[in-house]
Parts: sequence; structure tokens; C-alpha cells
Amino acid sequence: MRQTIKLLGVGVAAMAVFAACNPGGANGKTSRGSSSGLSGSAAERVYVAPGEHDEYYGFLSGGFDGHVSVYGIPSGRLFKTIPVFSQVPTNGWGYSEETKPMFNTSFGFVPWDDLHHPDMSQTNGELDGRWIFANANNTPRIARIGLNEFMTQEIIEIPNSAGNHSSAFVTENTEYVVAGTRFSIPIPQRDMPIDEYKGNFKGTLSMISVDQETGEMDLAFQLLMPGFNYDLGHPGRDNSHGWFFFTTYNTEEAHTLQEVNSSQNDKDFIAAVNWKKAEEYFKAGKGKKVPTKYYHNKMNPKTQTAVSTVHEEVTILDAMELPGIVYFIPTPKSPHGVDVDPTGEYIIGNGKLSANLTVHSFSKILNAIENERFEGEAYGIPILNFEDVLAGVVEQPGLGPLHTEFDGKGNAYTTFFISSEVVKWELGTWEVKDRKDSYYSPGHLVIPGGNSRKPDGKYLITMNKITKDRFLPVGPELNHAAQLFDITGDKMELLLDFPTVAEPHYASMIHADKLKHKTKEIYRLSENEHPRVVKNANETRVERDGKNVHVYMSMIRSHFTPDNIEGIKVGDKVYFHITNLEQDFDLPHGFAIIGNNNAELLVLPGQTETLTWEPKHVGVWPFYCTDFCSALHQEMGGYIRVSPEDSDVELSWGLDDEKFTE
Ligand code: K7E
Ligand code: CUA
Repeated sequence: MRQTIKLLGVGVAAMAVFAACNPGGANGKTSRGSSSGLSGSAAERVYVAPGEHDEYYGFLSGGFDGHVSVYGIPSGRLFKTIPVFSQVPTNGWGYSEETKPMFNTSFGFVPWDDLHHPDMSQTNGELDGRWIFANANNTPRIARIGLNEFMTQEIIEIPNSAGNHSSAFVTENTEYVVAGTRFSIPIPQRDMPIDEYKGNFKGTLSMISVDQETGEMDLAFQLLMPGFNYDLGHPGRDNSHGWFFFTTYNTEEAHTLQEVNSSQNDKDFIAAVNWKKAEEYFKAGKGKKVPTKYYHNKMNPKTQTAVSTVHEEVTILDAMELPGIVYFIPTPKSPHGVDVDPTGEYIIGNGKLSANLTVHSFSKILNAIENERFEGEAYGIPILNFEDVLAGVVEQPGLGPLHTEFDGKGNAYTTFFISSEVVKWELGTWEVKDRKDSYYSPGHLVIPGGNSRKPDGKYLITMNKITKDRFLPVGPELNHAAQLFDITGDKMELLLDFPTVAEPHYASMIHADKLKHKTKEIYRLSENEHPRVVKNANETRVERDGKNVHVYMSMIRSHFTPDNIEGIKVGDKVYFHITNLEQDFDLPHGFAIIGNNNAELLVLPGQTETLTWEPKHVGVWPFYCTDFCSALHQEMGGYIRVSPEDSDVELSWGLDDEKFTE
């Protein structure tokens, strides 16, 4: 089947490239002429000359690598991987003592996760380039990346959740980040038979408030929901601001052979959540405080050190009992994505098993609610009538719709996983305008500002699950891939394929002008309040505290101070607290020592970081800088003398002919 699609796809694509001949160029650039211009024109539009900058930042999730990767668009060049939910040896994320607490959870130290949906902060419904929020699916958490430094600054665990998938989506002024459980579970967790799922398992939707100054998150309250699967969510905007929409599937409440048993109902629901109403209940004290346990890990920007706090209760509002919070909108069939158009009026349900795309009307939803026109209820939650709230149907646009984005010019674009294509259709007329093959099996797609009031309908990227023959073969494990389309004309034009890091799901894209001036170049040494900082080489020293030895070390081109240390013993635990004294952009130094059971440190200018080393063997052991920092980088190293446990070698340290003792 896939083979057939693929062959067909290649044929259609070849035609598409020819059909795409568009003298003059959709973006206003001059074409090279029709005879030589076809591939040349596409190449020109993605070519960013050496030293020049891309027009957009693309933040693609890494899926099972647990990170967010930053690409330049249109070139497709990879700029950076921002470490989030997984340890990264490249820079010591999760290995240094300063960053380890970021991985604390109620399950212990969890150094990996599956990250699906980066969503950028917004002001008045427009992307503002302050923060990116992202979800951990497996051990439910939400992270906040600060775009002032492109670093993860905070991770909060979500209790009463499992498969934290309908996350981390942001309301139009970043009032809340919303996180929904994909799997329903016993709440509170308890020992019970699995086949008593139906009626007993529950879901939660969490509202995480955001401090507008610092970005710091706080789990404000959770909504208790029936035991369905909550797959994706998107915020209302403009008129529908104050509402949030979640897809559900498994309204059958099946607990085994879900591929069959969860696909019985013709329609599942989109849950329309009036979060402003829920907030009123919360403020009026209508929630119940329930014991639980979750971790909240924050990076202190002054010390560059993460601190964990444990919380022991959460406020739960029961959406099945408190009226007016949630309404169910019947939606065919096992919907995956739910997407809200830039006006906030249309809510698109992407029914994976449905032949058609269903579009609901927000004004009709409000109207039906005001007139209490319900066709039933599920666990006390009113069900609206499908026909009453229907805005329109896109008839048979493709097979296996997953996600929809918008260009801000009245068009929507939907990915179809099974028929392996992206389809452009018009809001209001529901007519299909164009379709292009995408290689192969796209999941999410992204348009700059796509999840906002002001999309920038210039480019579209599909993120594809199957790469197969698109690149040179590299064995059985392949990276996933992205495809860049120009969407400025009537027809989409495929411009570029580029491989991506791990498996991107959703992505966020913003014009570079809105972000590039906000990023830091160094950390100021004068503002470094790390308790183990050394502000100059004179403050360096070594201190023994029983078996613990603290080395206060500095680094600057091209030496460590101290670089000779004696009096360390087998059985000691040595903490290297290393400050990079450089104050120039792009001058990190690295640190690694033989046999260290963690990773290197990459210490950025003005930063202090700590690596722990437990010497195993007697001898004289070298350490060195891992980042080629100067012409004398290879000289940037030193020695540590390790003596037997019972030796009486005195603790001493030095650089050149300066030598100190404790
Ligand atoms: Cu469709 Cu996790 Cu948003 Cu992947 S999800 S594709
Ligand atoms: Cu410092 Cu290489």
C-alpha cells in the first residue's frame, strides 16, 4: 500500500514541480526564466547566502529525543538543539550539579521524555518571542524555554495525568498553559482491576498560570473529566478567547485492544472548555484541595542553578458536577487535532477515521448553550447537537487527517497521514483549492504564527513520519524529515526537503525580527551569584570537607587555575566548581577528566558549573578543555594526583610557580 502511494507520489510531485513554474516568482523575486528556471527558482527561494541570515526561526519538537531543535527557515539549516527533558552530554545538561534538579519528579530522577508540542507565548493573540512551552508525554511535565537565552528555565510536573499529550498550548495572552491527559487513569491512583476502567478511570485538564514578568508557572487548578482520551487542544482566540478546545477519543472507555474497541463510536467529542468560567469557580473556592505530590524545578537566573520544590496538594474542579465549564461537541471519528482559525470562529476537528473534515462554529456553539439546546449528556456534561453547531464540512479531502493550520488569508491547510498529502481548502466555502504530496505521511504542519490571530502565510512546513528513499540510506534507523512549501501563490510549491532531529511533532515558527535582538551573548560575571563562583584567579582554591573535596577553579584562554592539584585520595568525591571568566561572545570552555561517569561541562562565559568526579585509581590523571577555544586550546589542561586512601599527601594546588596548601 505504502509502496503504491510512494510511486504515485513521486509522479504527482514531478508534475507538481513543473506546474509550479511561476515566472516572476511568488515571492516577488525575479525568475531565471522558464527554460532553466524551474529548479533554479525553488533553489533561489531557499538559498541563504553564506553569512546571511534566515527570515524565520523554526522551533521543531524532537519527539522521542526530548528536545526542541532550532532551524533557520527557509534554508532548513539546524542552528541548535535546546536541551529540555533529556540529558545532553554535549553541554552537560542534566549531568552538571546545577542542572540535575531539572529532572526531579515524584518518580525520582527522570532524564528522558517524549516532547511533542512546543507552543510560543502570545500577547493579544500574536507570538511575542518571550518563551516556548513544551510537554513531556511520558512522565507528565511542562517545560518553559526562555528565548532570552534559548535555554530551559523551568519544568513543572503534572500530577493526576498520564500521557500528557494535549499540551502545552498557550492562551492568547499567555494567561495559562494548558495540559491535558491522554490516558485516563484512577484518580487518585490506586490498586484496582484494569477491567473496571469504565466509569472509574478519569481524565484531567490542567490550567497552569504564567507570571507575565518572569514566565514562572504555577499549577492553578485541574478539571476532572470523564475517562476518555484527551488527544489535542487549542485555545480560542478573539471572540472565543476564554475557551479551550480538546479532542477526545476512546469515548467508548475501552481498556484493551484499543485499535478496535476505541473505534466503535461514529462520533467522539470535542470538549469545549470555558476556562474563564472555571477560573471563576476556582476563585470562588469551588475547587477541592486534593493531596498529591509533584515537583516544580526552576533555574535561578542569578546562580544558574536549578532548585526543586515539592508540592503536596492540587485544587481540582469537578467539570462533571460544576455546570457551565465543559460542553461536548460530537465530532466524527476519533479526532486527532483540533485547530482554531485566526478569527476564533471555526473549530476544525480532524477525525482520523472520518471521510470528511468537520468544522464547528463558535457562535453557533454559544447560541446553543444560551438556548440550552442539548441532545443529551455524558457523565453530567451536556452534549450539543452536531447539526446545531456545524459550520461546514470539507467533503472527502483525503485520508487520515491529523492537523490543520491557517495562512491568515482565509485558507486552511490539513495534513493527511494515510494519503500522504497536504490539502489547502477555503474557510467558509469548504472547497478544496489545492493538494500536494508530502513525502511521506505527514503528522503536524506549521505556518509561521499558525496558532495565533496573525499567521504569516508565506511558508508551510510538513513534518513527515516516514523518510525512506528521500535521502542517502544510512541503515535501518532514519531521521524524520520536514518539507518546506511556498504558500504565497494559489498553488503550494514544494521548495525543500530537510532531515530533522529525531521525530518532530508540532513546531512553532516566528519571524526572526521579532526575536533575534532579544537573545543574550554572555552571562555577566559581575551578576553571577553562584555560591561557588570565583570572580578572578585569586579566588581559586581547594577545600577538603571529610571525603568531599571542593575545587574552585577558573578558566580563561588558555589555562585552568589551578592546573595542578595534589592530595586527592581514592574514595574522595571531588566537586569541580568551574567559572568561565571570559566575557566575550561565543567563548565557552569545556571540562572533562579521565573516568568521569557523567559527561563534559561546557561552561559559558560568565557561568559557574559543577562536575562531580570520583577518582577510582591511584595515579596522576589529566583533565582538559573540550572546546577548541584558542590557538593554544590543546595546551589547556592539567593534572590531578590521586593517592591511596590512607596516604598523608597534603592537599595542595597551584598554577606555574604559585603553589598553595590548605
Ligand atoms: Cu499529531 Cu503528538 Cu501532536 Cu505527533 S501528535 S503528529
Ligand atoms: Cu578552553 Cu579549549
